[in-house]
Amino acid sequence: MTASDTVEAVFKAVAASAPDVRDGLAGRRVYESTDNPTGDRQLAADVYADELLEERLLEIKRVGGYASEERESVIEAEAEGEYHVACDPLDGSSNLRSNNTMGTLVGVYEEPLPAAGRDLVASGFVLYGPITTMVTAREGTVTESVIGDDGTRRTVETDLTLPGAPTVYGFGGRVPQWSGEFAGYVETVAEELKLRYGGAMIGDVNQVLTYGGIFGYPGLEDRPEGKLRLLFEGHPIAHIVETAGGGSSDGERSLLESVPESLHERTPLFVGNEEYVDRLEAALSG
Ligand code: P6P
Repeated sequence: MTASDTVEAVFKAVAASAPDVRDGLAGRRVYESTDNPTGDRQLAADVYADELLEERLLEIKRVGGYASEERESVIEAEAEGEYHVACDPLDGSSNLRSNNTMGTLVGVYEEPLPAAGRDLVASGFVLYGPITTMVTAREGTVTESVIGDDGTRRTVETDLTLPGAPTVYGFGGRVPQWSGEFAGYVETVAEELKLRYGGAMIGDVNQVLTYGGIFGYPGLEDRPEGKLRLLFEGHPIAHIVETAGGGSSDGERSLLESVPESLHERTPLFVGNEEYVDRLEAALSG
């Protein structure tokens, strides 16, 4: 099985799981009695999606390990494998109770986890919106597909690139918790773009991929590292947006330059048109 075959097998398994994840949402809107390793309360849907994806991804030849935002540590495959999958099984699951978008994120690394952003060979997300779509980045190309009820993909975009005339922005965290430098930057952005913030990163980033602009979750006064996880959210989403011709940053440099010291390390996260990422880094550098 080549590297490309392994990546295709991962994308195929994630797409095939999407109808099952989606069908399982309605009856799993209740909270478990447990939190995930970064302290988010777990919904029954989080646990269900995680267990389903772990089983299907670890079945793939050459996948040696599975790590998830919902699990403390890496789950090793029975057989050796040189590819390692990091998964956010249901990103934005708090939107389930309000019936808004959420998604599944996956990153395929060629080194054991936690690995560097440059060790990503492929990344992708499933977006559970009015229709179920999948966006994948591999070998320099971003592809968008519609996922059918049978879990197969129908390609609708073969070389997705960020629009050159950006129109939307969205930033997380409470405004009083933003730094003065960041608040000043947002003030200029708000004069140029329209606010689009839905509370689930995949839906918000897909707005940016579709209309151009910038999404971010900054470091906060009481949480300078921010909220989002580097391995499960930062690396794959940065890989997708950079492959689509955009930029990413943790406030200083590309998220793909970051090497997490721990599996669940958090990071400030910004992705979008390079113009807005560059202006952000300039604003935060004081
Ligand atoms: P807030 C969802 O919980 C998530 O991890 C991202 O998908 C999303 O961008 C962010 O947190 C939303 O955070 O503080 O706005 O609820």
